[in-house]
Amino acid sequence: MADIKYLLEQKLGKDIDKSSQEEVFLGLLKLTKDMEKDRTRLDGNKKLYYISAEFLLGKLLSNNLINLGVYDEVEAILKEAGHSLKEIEELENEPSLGNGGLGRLAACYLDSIATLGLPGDGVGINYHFGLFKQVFKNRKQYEEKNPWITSVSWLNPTGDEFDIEFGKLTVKSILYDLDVVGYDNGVDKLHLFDIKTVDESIVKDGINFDKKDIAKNLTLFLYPDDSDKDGQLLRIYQQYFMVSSGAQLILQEMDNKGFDIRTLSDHVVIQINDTHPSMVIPELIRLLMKRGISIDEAIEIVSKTCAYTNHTILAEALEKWPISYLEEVVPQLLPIIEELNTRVVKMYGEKTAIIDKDKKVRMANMDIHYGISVNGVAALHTEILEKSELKDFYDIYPEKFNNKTNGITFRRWLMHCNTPLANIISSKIGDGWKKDADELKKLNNFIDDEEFLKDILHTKKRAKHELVDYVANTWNINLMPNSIFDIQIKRLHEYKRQQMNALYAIYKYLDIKAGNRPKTPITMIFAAKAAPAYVLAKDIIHLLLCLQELINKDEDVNPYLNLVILENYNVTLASKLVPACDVSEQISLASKEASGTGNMKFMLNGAVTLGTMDGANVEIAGLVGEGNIYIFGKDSETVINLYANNAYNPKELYDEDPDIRKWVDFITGEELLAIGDKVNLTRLHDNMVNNDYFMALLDVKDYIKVKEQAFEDGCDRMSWAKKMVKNIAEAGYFSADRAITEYNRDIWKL
Ligand code: 26V
Repeated sequence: MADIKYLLEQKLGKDIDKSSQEEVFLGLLKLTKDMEKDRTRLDGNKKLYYISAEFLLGKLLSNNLINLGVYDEVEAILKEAGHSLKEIEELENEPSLGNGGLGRLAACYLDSIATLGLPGDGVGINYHFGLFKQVFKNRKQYEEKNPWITSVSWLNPTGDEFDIEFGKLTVKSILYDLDVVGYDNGVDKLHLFDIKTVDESIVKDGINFDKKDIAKNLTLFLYPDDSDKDGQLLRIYQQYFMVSSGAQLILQEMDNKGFDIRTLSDHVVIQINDTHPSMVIPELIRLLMKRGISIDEAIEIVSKTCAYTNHTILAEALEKWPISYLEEVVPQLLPIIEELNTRVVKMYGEKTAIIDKDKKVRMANMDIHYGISVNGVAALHTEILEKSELKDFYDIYPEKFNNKTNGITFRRWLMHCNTPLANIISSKIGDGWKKDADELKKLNNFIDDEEFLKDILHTKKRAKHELVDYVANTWNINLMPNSIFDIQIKRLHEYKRQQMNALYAIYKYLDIKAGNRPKTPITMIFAAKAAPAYVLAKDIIHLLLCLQELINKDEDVNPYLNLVILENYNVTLASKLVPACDVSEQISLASKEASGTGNMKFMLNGAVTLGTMDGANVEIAGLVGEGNIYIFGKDSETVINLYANNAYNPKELYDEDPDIRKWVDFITGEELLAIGDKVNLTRLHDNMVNNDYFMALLDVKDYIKVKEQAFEDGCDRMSWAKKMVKNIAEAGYFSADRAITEYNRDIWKL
């Protein structure tokens, strides 16, 4: 203890109690980095490179202190000096290097890879502004840049530089490393590549910039708007920049260790996280050929080195790039991609071709043919890949397909975000669960322990109060701490069906207006960013903001129902919301949510899931059993058949069901039109009636029925507490440590 205090004061150049919060933060950051240097660099004969366009890290100070095992000590030292570590943590900027589940998964996985002592580094891009920052003005979303890099930060310049050649220009890529500290273990690295010539000043208003000025814009934003050709080209520039930098680093490390590059697959495994890094395959082949290896051998080597994770079956997210675009950006890859395609077509015909009839390159197809493994991210998702989406590939390569149900790190998503809950869990079953999450099952012995149930409820209440205070201080919105907290937080997308949840709010508003008051008041909480060019998603945000105003201002209703959509959803906000949740909304259209990981975070924190049989919800249901989860809606088979037969007609449901018509028409009724924008609300209304591609009207009645049941059950706190404990007890399966153990056992073999 004296040690850390002494070292911190050395960094500060003065006593802790004489230092400002900002000074203490910087001192801690530097001290933490020093402590990380003392940890063993994880290494071995074979090493994993996890390449991903997104790493949604969240703030790192607390995470790193926990994993170094000094969090409590630091907290105590600061407290003695009159500082609060929690307050100091808030000063850190959150790097927004991710969009949603895929990026957060990558961050959780790095944590587990290091925790399990595996040699495995992340490879990605050092976006200066990350994903945009969301602000609400006039009940609409606006986008602003989201800077996070400060002069002293977690980034360590390495001095490594690589030339990246594009058709029209060559740029210098420079490498920064972040330490990834394992929980009570060594460190791996996250390698983030930046461009030497990047120029933040080209961003003018909002997030607008010259998309053609590649030498200046390449590493400014994650997912720049790709609704036009220049945007799509920029995405390709970014992807190639990432994989060429990564591939050169990998070969450099092979050389430094004295390994013959012909033995690449003995020493390296590359996990391709969705298709954004797929060009690593032709790029590695190209680099091996440059070193004198024949194309046959280069293809063979690379095909033994790469593995692909699929994170979605949504058609619009399965990347296909026009050949002409690749020709423009990376002409050197084209002959290789064409050769890869020729070989595939010769062996298996056109069905699984890499280059399709429209002259587009199907990135996933390349990954599957030229990799060792294809995995889905939840049991149902993998089954759908095998049986329908990727059936033609499964028929060829059944042995390549495998499931790896997603997981989350319990260090961040329980120990840190909900320390009081972690403590009462440990008080019953000891600390073993922190390293072996299966031990949470021991909580099953306490499901009838009244004292424990009361403690659990007390912790939930405390978390709600903390959230209520935070929301009041940040947005000046007053929530009811004694209400049931019903929470849906995730990217805004039609398939996730925030619009169906909005229909519930309308139903409930009207019901309360009609005099039916719920026994316990309800607080509906949303948080979500909509992609800047996704018109309908933005309309849904507008609807929610209008409903927020209508409901919260209506004095007949607001004692019983509140609704808020909180601004700028990110990891930091999630970690404040998750502990406070009673009902976890996981209501995607069955078959569309590959896994979900928010569902796991909520479950681990004692929320009960209200969901469809989709993604990992299916596995949650299997683990907690009926009575401890609320399932509604059509199953994936039914939904897949509806699509196959073109048999879904929302207009019919709207015409024939007066309830549905009443709720949907409320969107363009006088109450909401008095608040909101007619263009947005009408577009949303018309889409729901005439298109409703993700079938909100199909499930809305069952949804409302089951949700009402959940809220009624939530009023009996003791029986609800048993459901909470059951959910926590069964959450161990969703530890990222389990998932990574499986990746290593089946794919990486480190
Ligand atoms: C989405 C977007 C939206 C913004 C524009 C660019 C872009 C590119 C790709 C995608 C799809 C990414 C796929 C994805 O995020 N999948 C999610 O992966 C999670 C981790 O496996 C999983 O839990 C979620 O169910 C799945 O949606």
